[in-house]
Amino acid sequence: MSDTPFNFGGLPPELTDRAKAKFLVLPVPFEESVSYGGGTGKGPDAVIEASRQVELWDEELLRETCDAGIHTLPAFKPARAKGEKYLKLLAEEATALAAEGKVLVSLGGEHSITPALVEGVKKKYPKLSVLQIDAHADLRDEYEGKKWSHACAMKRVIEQGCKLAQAGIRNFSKSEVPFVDRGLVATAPAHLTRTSGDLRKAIERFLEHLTDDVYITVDIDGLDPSLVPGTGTPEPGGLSWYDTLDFLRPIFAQKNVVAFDIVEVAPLEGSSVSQFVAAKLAYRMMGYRAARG
Ligand SMILES: [Mn+2]
Repeated sequence: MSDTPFNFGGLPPELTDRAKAKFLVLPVPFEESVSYGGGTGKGPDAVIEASRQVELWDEELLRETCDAGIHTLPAFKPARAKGEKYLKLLAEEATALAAEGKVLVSLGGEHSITPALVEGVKKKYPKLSVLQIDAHADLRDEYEGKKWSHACAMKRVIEQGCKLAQAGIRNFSKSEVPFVDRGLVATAPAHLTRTSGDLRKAIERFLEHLTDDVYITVDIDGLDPSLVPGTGTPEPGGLSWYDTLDFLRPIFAQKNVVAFDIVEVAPLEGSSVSQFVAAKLAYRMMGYRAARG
């Protein structure tokens, strides 16, 4: 496959033209507040590499989603910018990209990139709300002295005034409890959505809770670690591939999903399963979005 172009999907030039593309893929290799296993900085390249092996024909949607056009941007690596400075520049970049009116698909990188991306996208869609798939609530006020830590990502999002719906959650700290399932936050803990009936009820609640314009953030550890072992903090009891799709499909069908990200992919030596799952998920999510027109 060495002749395959290094872009999302390994697509030929006629399908990657920026002016015509429906999707802009932004690699965001940010890794600075990792608290356990490392490697998310290598996530975006690994997901793009794996995406070149994802079949372009979508077996569920019965179409080649790439026909809508997918343009992969250079990785976001501003010179000499670290930590909060990097995230501030990322928010500015997201503002500029969202203004193009395309669907922004960001590949992390650690979860701390999401508040910056949401901040940028929210400039174009002021009533933006957020659907989060994650093992962790990410509602801590600060972690290891950092407000911008991955463990605080969703606290920073609700501080922007966004309604938040969380699925797959199975790791809460005591300090997060006052925010879980209260105020702007609707939470569906993983152990309470194990039957299809309970999952459907959670989705109905989410559809009511979320505004029309939705940003979706998928922390890949929301999926079960048997499916995605390559992530910093693998938690047992995660969503299956089909549970994940069952959460996402109705949101894409009934809301205006304006941007999404997939974060926390930390490729393991000698295994491509984690990045392949992430790549296939990103392509399926593009498919759901393209199906809506
Ligand atoms: Mn997270």
